[in-house]
Parts: sequence; C-alpha cells; structure tokens
Amino acid sequence: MPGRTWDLFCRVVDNFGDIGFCWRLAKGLTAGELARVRLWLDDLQSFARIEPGLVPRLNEQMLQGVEIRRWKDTLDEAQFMPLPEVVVQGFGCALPAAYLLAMAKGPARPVWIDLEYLSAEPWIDAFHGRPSPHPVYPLVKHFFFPGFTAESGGLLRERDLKSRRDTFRQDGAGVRSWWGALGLAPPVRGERRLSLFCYPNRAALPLLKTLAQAGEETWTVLIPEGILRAELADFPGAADLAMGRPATIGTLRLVMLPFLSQDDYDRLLWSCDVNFVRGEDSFVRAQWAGRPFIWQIYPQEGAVHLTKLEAFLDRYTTEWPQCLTAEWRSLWLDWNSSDLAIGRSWQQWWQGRPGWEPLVSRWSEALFEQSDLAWRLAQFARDLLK
Ligand code: TRH
Repeated sequence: MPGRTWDLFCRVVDNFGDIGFCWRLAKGLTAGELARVRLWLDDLQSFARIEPGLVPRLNEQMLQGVEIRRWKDTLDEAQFMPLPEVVVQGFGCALPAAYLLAMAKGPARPVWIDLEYLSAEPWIDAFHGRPSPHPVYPLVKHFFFPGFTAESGGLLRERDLKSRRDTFRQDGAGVRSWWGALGLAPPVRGERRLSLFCYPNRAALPLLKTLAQAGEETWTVLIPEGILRAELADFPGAADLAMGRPATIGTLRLVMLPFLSQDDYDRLLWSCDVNFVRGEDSFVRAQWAGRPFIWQIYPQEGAVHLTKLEAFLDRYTTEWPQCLTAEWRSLWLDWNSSDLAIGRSWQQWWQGRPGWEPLVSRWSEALFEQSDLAWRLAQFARDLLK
C-alpha cells in the first residue's frame, strides 16, 4: 500500500548534513511505504556528491522511488500543485511564500511539520510534538525533534541497516575487495584504521603526531578529500599527500580518500577501529557502526554547541564508571576546543579501551531497539491527519 503524499523541503545551508539527512529520510519513508515523497531541494550539486545516481542538471527526476524537484525561489503556486497531505520543512527552513498561501487557502490543509536538528538535551522531549499556530494564516505547524529517547522523534535508521552491517563485516572476501576498490589492502596485524571527518581543527596536527609515535601499533588514518587541507600543509612529511599517494610518518600512514557515496561511507565507518565524525548525520551513522567515535559538533555562536555536546556525553556515559567517563570527556572536549594538548587525552583514552569497548557496543545495541525516526514521523503525521 503506497503511503500518503508528502512534500519534504530541504535547503542546503552549508556542508552535507542537511541533504544527507533529508535524502535518508525521503528514502526511509518511501522504502517503508510510509509515504510518497517529493523532495524539494535548492542545491543539487551538493546532493550529487553523496548520491552518484543523481543528475544535477534536471529540474525533476525520480530516484529510488523519490520524486526529486529543484526548489527555486522563483517557483509559483501552480508549480507546487497538487499540494500533498503532509508537508515537512527540514531543519526549520521557511516554506516558499506562494506555497504557504496555497496551504492556507485549502480546501484540505496539509499537516505541517517543522523537523528540527538533533539534540540530546533533556528539554527536547517536552517540546517534541508541540503546535505553533501561524501568526496570520489559519495554519498550525508542529515541531518534531529527533532525539535519543522514546519520547523524542528518534533517529534515522534503515530497517535492514543492522543486518547489512553485520553481513558486510562477516564477508571476508567482500571486505577485502571493498578495501581494494579504495586502493588499500586489508589491515595487517598490529595495524589500526581510523577515519577522520571533521571541521578545520588545530588539534588535528598534535593528534596525528601522537599517532606517528604510537609504539607497537601502526595507524592508517583515512581522510576525505578536502578535509584538514590547511592543517596537513603544516605537517612535515604530509605535504605531498594526494589521492593515490599516501604519506608515511613514523607509525602513521595518511591516506586521502575520495568523497564516498553515503553507502560506502557507512562501510568505512563499519570497517574502521575508530571514527572521527562531525555535524549530525555522520555522528548518528557512527553510532550505528557500534565502534568508538569522537564527535566534532557543528560550531555555533556563543559556544552553545558545547552545551549540546555535554548533553550527549551525559546521556552516552550515564551508566559508565566515573574514570571512563572522564577519559571520553577530556578527549572529546580537547577535540572540540582545538586543544593542542590532545595527545595526552588521546593516549589515556586509548589505553582505557578494555573498559569502554563493551559499553560502546552496548549503546549502539540499545539504540537499535528503538523505533526509527521515519516510522515515528509517519505515525506522528498520521495522528494529526485523523
Ligand atoms: O557536512 P556536515 O558538517 O553537516 C552539517 C551538520 O548537519 C550540521 O548540523 C548542519 O548545521 C550543517 O551541516 C549545516 O556533517 P554531517 O551532518 O555529518 O553530514 C555529512 C554527510 O555527508 C553525511 O550524510 C555523510 C556524508 N558523507 C558521505 O556521503 N561521504 C563521505 O565521504 C563523507 C565524509 C560524508
């Protein structure tokens, strides 16, 4: 049974998180037959970086069952017709004025949902689902907050994600050929692999220098193209780093990766021993990988992002012994405040591994028990449509 008709609006503010999330959501709603989705998007070039099947010059196209439409500010009311039953504005992006007017005119007014950014802060549970009447039109918008609790909007996750992850990990030949496609042999004994996706960060160099003097272990650090460009230029030995030309410095091997499709990026997270992630979507994907991760949160004015970071750490480590919590907190805070002394916190953190390793996968397993965001969003819309 095909679901209700939905419009999902997405503006690419910067980076890949907005479209990364909205594309997953559109696919999730479609695959679960929860909705028939039109995805309105203002930047198809950014989208093409994470979705190789997209043709960025087209104004309209079907991809994986989702109708993708270019969203231009010049579109008039007729071009949005027919209005759907459910409208979602991704990350609070304002709906086009002509669209809003058409919604207000009716006759049947769509359910209108404002899908917010993810946060682990406790207050979001109380605000999730709240209505907000429009000041002029007879319309009511409802807030939907993604989150980590049963009371929130939950987290995006494909239905078969866990089985795909586990099947991939168990398939030795598949994993070998996957590494091979990236130009790498599988890891050898004593070699650790770390993926490093982050914003510009002065702590990166001291961290890499620590990994270059790691004693018995060797570290292969995989960096997406364009990430840490300025920092690496200051790293003696890494000046020639380029795609297909790794750099070896002591116990560190640096490898530049092309920007991967979302599916291959998942495989990278599943394959590495440690993942550095950022923003929102890669942060969530690292949790589905069930491996240790270090999160660089999207920096905001007035350091409000640090409150969100602390809120997540509180939730993540709530049942952990104090000493392990302290190790995670100090490494994460050093990374997020570009602390040049990060080498020390990294070493303490890594040495504490036997203590926290089972707790990391326990967190992931517990999250898998929850219902996913696309399903919760569809239920939420269904209840409002009644
Ligand atoms: O790109 P980001 O920094 O996005 C951010 C955040 O969403 C932030 O909250 C928002 O305010 C800001 O954008 C505007 O990081 P994020 O959220 O992890 O998104 C990256 C996406 O790119 C994610 O879907 C994973 C994907 N990706 C690939 O598909 N291939 C890759 O090789 C890499 C490194 C990432």
